[in-house]
Formats: sequence, C-alpha cells, structure tokens
Amino acid sequence: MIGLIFGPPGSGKGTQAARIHSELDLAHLSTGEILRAEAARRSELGLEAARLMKEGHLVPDRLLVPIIRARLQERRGRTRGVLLDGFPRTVEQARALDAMLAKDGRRVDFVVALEAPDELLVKRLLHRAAVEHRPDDTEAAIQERMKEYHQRTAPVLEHYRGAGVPVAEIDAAGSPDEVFARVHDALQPLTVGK
Ligand code: B4P
Repeated sequence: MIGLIFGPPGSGKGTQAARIHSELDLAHLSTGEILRAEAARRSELGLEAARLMKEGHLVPDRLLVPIIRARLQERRGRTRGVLLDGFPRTVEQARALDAMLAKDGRRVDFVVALEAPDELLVKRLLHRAAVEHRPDDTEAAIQERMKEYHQRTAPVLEHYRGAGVPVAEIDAAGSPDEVFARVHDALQPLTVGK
C-alpha cells in the first residue's frame, strides 16, 4: 500500500504521519527528516538542501527523486507499505513517483490532504520556532514556504484527483487527537482489506 500525507507547512503532516504509521503499520518516509539528517551529517546533498530550506525554498527534484527511488527500493517487500510524508511536493515529483511505482505495477492508493487557513499554520510554525529553533521556521522562510506551497505543491492534489486516486480532505484545525480522529475515519473505507 502506498499512501501520501499532503498539506501546507504546519498542517501537521509529521504529527499525523507518525500516528498513521502506527495504526496502519506502514513505513514512514519523511523527506523533510531525510534532508535534515543529511544536513546534520554535512553531506554534499545535505549542505545544498540546508541552504535552500533555510530560505524556505524547495529542494530541487533532481536531488529528491533519486532518494525516494532508493528508499522505496530498500523497503520493497519488507513492509506492508509506505506512507510518504512531504513527497511529492511538485507535479514533476508526482510524475516521477508514479513512473517508479508503475514499473512494479503499483500506484498511489490514497492521499490524506490536511487543510487549514494560512493564519493558523503561521501561528503553529512560529510557536515551533520558539520551542525547537528549526532553521526554516523564521518568519521570512515561513512566508516563502507558504508561497511555494500554493504555487508548486497544491497542484499535486489535482494531479492525483485527475488520476482517480482517492483523496481524503481533512480539516487540520484542532488538537492532534481531534485531527487524527478525522484521519482515522476517512482512511477506514480506503484501506480496509488492503
Ligand atoms: P517538512 O519537514 O516536510 O516541513 P513542514 O512542511 O513544516 O512539515 P512538518 O512535518 O515538519 O510539520 P507539521 O506540519 O507536522 O519539510 C521541510 C523543508 O524540506 C521544506 O520546506 C523543503 O525546503 C524541504 N523539502 C521536504 N520535502 C521536499 C520535497 N519533496 N521537495 C522539495 N523540497 C522538500 O507540523 C508543524 C508544527 O505544528 C509542529 O510544531 C507540530 O507540533 C504542530 N502541530 C501539528 N499538528 C498540530 C495540531 N493539531 N495542533 C497544534 N499544533 C500542531
């Protein structure tokens, strides 16, 4: 099973992905976490990614696509499936993912799309900035990430809707438990028997 957790910065992708991972026994692949780990070990990729992330820009597809290809390959046949968190973030990445999966006769089975007003998202990210000091949680980087999301990432949802993939739209306002209750109810009919 291949699921995507999709949403703007601060919508709770990482938070909800951890819960879906436990509930459905899917491997959790977060591109944000992979890039932060690369940055921490100061690899060539990590240093380039860190510079872009700090400004709120997306990391180029040429860097992300091979990482996802390798990670999906590693997990093939070893887990019930994979939940991708933060990938694809552009229509080009979505097409690359679809092509990788199609080679094995697979496709994206469901998309969980978290939705919340920008004001709420900015408030959450500024709160995280105060607590965790993530380099991309500055006000300027947050504004840029929101812009990138609306211009380049939001069209990914239309890509999957157009391909007939079930998309569960979830109101991401409320506590993590409240949001997860909605995710859980929406996923039930999409994953039963898989
Ligand atoms: P991510 O790590 O995916 O960053 P994010 O969008 O902020 O999501 P995250 O999972 O961290 O936060 P969440 O919404 O769960 O990516 C970081 C950067 O990496 C990107 O900006 C980009 O530069 C690069 N990147 C990653 N993937 C890429 C790709 N495919 N292509 C190109 N570039 C890529 O949570 C946010 C905060 O809200 C947290 O503090 C959380 O505790 C809080 N929160 C969550 N749910 C809440 C709730 N219900 N109520 C209150 N607070 C809540």
